Amino acid sequence: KILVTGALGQIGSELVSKLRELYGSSNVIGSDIRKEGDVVEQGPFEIIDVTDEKRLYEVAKEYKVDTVMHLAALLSATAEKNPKLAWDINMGGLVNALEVARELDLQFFTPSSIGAFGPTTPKDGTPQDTLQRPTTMYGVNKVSGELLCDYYCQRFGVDTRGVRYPGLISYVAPPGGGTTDYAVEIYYEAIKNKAYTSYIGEGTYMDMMYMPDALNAIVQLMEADPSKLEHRNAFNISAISAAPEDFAKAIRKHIPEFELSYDVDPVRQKIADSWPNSIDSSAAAKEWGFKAEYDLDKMTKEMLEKISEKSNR
Ligand code: VAH
Repeated sequence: KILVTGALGQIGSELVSKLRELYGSSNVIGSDIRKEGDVVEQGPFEIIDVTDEKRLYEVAKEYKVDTVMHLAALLSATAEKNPKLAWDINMGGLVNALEVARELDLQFFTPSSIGAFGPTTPKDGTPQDTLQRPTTMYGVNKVSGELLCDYYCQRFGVDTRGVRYPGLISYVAPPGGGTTDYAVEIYYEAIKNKAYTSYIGEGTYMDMMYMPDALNAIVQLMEADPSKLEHRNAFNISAISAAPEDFAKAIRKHIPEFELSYDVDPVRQKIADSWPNSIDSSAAAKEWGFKAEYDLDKMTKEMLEKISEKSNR
């Protein structure tokens, strides 16, 4: 049985549905700070504020879960606006979830991010093991989180595993407060207005991934043979390295008149500039068979189709 925190978030809302399909609805308990939406109707759901360790422990114990997938967190741009709150939620929530996993001997997943790298990290083909001096609160949270998860594995034997996610793109739940959100907004605007004004500047490369690949990665990693894992927290995984103009080019194959313009947001541009252009996923491929299925064109085709369907409903 799996407890998912942050189940109403960009990853959580789709992950809960996928896990319920794979393992049965009654075996996947969604949780978030409020109770709303389809994910609540389709299976067990509890209100959990992850800064409340006792509540986390009680729910995990009551449902006799054997796995925690901890997704509750503030993303990069929001974290820069509220750094202390981000520390309290991102680190306070994580250590609470790790403590529950230790006390109840649970398998543990939480995502890191390309945000765990900083301006002094090699930017092209960023290696699995390299310098990590992020300059954002979110990045500090992600590096600390990686070290904390490795610590709980080495010190207490908790089976912790994680991936460094690139920007995630999906048509189901929009991201909230990320730097890479432009890569989702651009598709909605392309359908609505055949135009988009990007807050990230031309030529700004970041790693991106379509949500189905992101969800498959979690299942694959969590089901991997632990004896094959040389790394744990957290594996570089990526699918697409792209800048705003690359998205526009892919969209124009379906909407030829699509127009892209720029109105750069200095805060999110500064965050984006501190991150890699592309990361190397070879450790994940070698240790647990990671392989992304969607490239930019395949993702773009599906995103435009699915968003059109949604807007015609
Ligand atoms: C963000 N979407 O923008 C998240 C993610 C790599 C980006 O961490 O903060």
